[in-house]
Amino acid sequence: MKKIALMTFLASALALSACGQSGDSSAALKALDPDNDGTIDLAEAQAGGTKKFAKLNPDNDGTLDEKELAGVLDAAAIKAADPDNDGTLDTKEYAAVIEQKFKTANPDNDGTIDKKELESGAGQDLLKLIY
Ligand SMILES: [Ca+2]
Ligand SMILES: [Ca+2]
Ligand SMILES: [Ca+2]
Ligand SMILES: [Ca+2]
Repeated sequence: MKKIALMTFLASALALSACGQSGDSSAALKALDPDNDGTIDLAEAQAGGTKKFAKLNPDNDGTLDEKELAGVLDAAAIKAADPDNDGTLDTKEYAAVIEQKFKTANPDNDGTIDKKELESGAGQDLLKLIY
């Protein structure tokens, strides 16, 4: 009886870890990688960003304000990404942030984000903007 309980515990622990960060990254990578080469290039990241922008912008006013960006970028990051200083990010400003984060998340500078890079801190920051 005890052994069965332990097995059940192990099985659920395994299931839990499978649903963890790497599971999320796999799903994200799959969704963001239409050419299916296992990596995200900048065009794929920007395509994801366009979709995410629309999702974050239910009022459809062409810009993201601080409220719409909650959980994606903090106030300091928004300020840094907002050169015209109007307190919101338009699609161009948003695309520039993606490009910048893409570079940070791609330390080997090969033009693509692989799964390992996506799972790094910088990769997760990028993922928030594009998925
Ligand atoms: Ca790809
Ligand atoms: Ca808006
Ligand atoms: Ca702006
Ligand atoms: Ca890379």
